[in-house]
Amino acid sequence: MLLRKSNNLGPSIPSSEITPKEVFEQHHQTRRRFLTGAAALGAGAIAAAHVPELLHPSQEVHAAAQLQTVPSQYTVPDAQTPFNKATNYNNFYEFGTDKSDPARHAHTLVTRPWTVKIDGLVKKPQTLDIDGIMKYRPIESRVYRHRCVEAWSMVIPWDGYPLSELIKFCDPLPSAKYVEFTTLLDRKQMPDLPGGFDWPYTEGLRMDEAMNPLALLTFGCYGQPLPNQNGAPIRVILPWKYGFKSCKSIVKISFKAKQPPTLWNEMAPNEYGFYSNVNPQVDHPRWSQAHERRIDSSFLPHTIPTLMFNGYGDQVASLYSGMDLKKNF
Ligand SMILES: Nc1nc2c(c(=O)[nH]1)N[C@H]1C(S)=C(S)[C@@H](COP(=O)(O)O)O[C@H]1N2
Ligand SMILES: [Mo]
Repeated sequence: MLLRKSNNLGPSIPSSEITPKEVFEQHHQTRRRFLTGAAALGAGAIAAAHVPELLHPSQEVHAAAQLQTVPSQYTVPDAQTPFNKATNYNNFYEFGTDKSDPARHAHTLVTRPWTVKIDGLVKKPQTLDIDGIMKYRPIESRVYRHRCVEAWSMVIPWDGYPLSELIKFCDPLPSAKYVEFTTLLDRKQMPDLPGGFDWPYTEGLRMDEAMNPLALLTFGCYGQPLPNQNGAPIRVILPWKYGFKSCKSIVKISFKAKQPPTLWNEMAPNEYGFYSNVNPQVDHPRWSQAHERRIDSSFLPHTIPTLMFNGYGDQVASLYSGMDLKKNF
């Protein structure tokens, strides 16, 4: 068991104050070198192909807010989705149901101060501060496939550490068999909150799924803190499951004995199963799941076959051995 004294989960300095100075300076030196070089060559010599890469708005605007990350063995050979697409085509219904709504509206979300309540079947229920949680373990940069139940997909570098690390810290009781996640619900911060949903957004996992090394407690993407529309300041990413299982902007993690009700499963149990593992052989009642539209840098539609468990079968198939995946979809 962890000694509370020896870890970093207490109150802490805001992460904005610990952004390493070198990272900020290095970026600006690189940019200065480019600009000096470009001036020396003359405007006509600036290769158009280099300009968008070096002066990409996402890199410029967020230069002062880099996350410190360590490399990871988790990656895929697929081409990454550009930052601008991953942050402008979102599902975060609390901020509106159109794909472009979250990017336009989620600026009203206040991500500091932020706490996560740990309750249910744990030795010591408590409330943790986001900056303490973030500093608890090194943040890895992992490139994962991200497959929405709506049959589109992306490839995103997420920044986080295994969810299992936080669960071990929480010290669940042996009777805890499931984990439930709850998103913030605040009508002042979410003025576009649509009616007809049983808010707050909730999701759940079986304990062994939550402990799987692929399950990522996520604080950033593309090397920077999560944009609000992607679920700032803390979410989960479960790359072998449909995207809706990956609860955004988490304020509570509860440990339960029984399978918890979840928003989508309660709303339409015949469409959104509790497991919702990516499975090309089990179609959604209203569309096929055999293929997906990969959102990448291409201008043309890019349709590819969907892989069982989103291509992560080696790591997760054993969690479901003996289960009928057509029934337990
Ligand atoms: N709180 C909350 N979490 C959510 C959603 C949501 O509407 N609200 N949408 C889910 C769905 S359907 C998907 S596909 C992913 C999208 O994550 P992204 O916008 O970062 O790609 O978030 C999931 N988590
Ligand atoms: Mo989704």
